[in-house]
Amino acid sequence: MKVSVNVILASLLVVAFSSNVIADEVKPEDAIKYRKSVMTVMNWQFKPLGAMVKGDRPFDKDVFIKNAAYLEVLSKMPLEGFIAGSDKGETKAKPEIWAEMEKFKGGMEKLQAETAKLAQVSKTGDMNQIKAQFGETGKTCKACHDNFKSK
Ligand code: ASC
Repeated sequence: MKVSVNVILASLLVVAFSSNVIADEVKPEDAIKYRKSVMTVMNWQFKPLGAMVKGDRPFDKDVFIKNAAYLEVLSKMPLEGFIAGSDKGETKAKPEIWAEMEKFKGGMEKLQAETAKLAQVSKTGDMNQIKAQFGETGKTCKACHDNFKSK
């Protein structure tokens, strides 16, 4: 009897130790740095498109297509950076992200879908369609920032 209790305790220790190792694999501060970096890159790619849509910069179809294609891939990247425990630190991410994770994921999926559409539409070179889809994509950025990012 005593032996099996010891065996159970030892097994629990092993389990506790290994789950700690797993939890420690990604540090919250690294996850925060990761998602901020992705969004910095997204902003870099998105900004010139906004300038073209507004007419502040001449429309360059090749640049538009390239940036929109990058953004389609980039839009899939931030979500995995919102790991448990990364609500604290150098971040403006609101606790609502973790409290309403399904809603947050839904917002991210909307961003991904609208960005994929932007990449498609950019290939037409038709500014009317591009403008409309750029607006729809920007709305998905703003929706999550309004709901889930502190000022
Ligand atoms: C960006 C950026 C945002 C969004 C938003 C879109 O490049 O930094 O917060 O786009 O302006 O409406």
